[in-house]
Amino acid sequence: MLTRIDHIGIACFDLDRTVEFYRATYGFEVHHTETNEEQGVREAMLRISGTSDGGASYLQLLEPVREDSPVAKWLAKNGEGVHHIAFGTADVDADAAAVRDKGVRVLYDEPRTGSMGSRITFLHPKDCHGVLTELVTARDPESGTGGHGH
Ligand code: CMX
Ligand code: CO
Repeated sequence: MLTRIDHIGIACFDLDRTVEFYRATYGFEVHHTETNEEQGVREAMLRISGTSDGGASYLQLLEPVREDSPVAKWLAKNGEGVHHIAFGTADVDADAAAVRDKGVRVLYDEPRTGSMGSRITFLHPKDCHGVLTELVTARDPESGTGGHGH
């Protein structure tokens, strides 16, 4: 069951400057940063709020680390902006299978590693009315944190 908006993914050219915009404009602080080589991104998670399922909602700011990454390709075509949305679930395997059974293309056979040790998969945007959609299970679904920051 999908129980929260886990994060909204925002593609940017310069992660440090974008982090500074969110800090200076809204007061959002960085909860966690990491580089995910498999996904080809350097990212910052800004924790916006706790949610009723014990998890949290974040903004995920994404800067590409290589030219052939999905985010680099998307930025070249569209410029900066909202890249994807992610729904949180306690069981990404079950929810991905249920969505696949409904005819939506799930991009990975098995979930891969996302922010803070979470497990993630993606649904094809062309099957989701133009929205690249991620499903994510936090490393610790009970607390929803997926791990410690920084
Ligand atoms: N949102 C909406 N539509 C998108 C999209 C996005 N983020 N990315 C691509 N599309 C659309 C394109 O506009 C294009 O549509 P048209 O044919 O009408 O022009 C179509 O999908 C194909 O796009 P493409 O540019 O040719 O890109 P690819 O097919 O090579 O890749 C996708 C698209 C979704 C398979 C790829 O981006 C992917 O594998 N994404 C999942 C991984 C990812 O995004 N990782 C970064 C985030 C990591 C994280 O969240 O932790
Ligand atoms: Co994401």
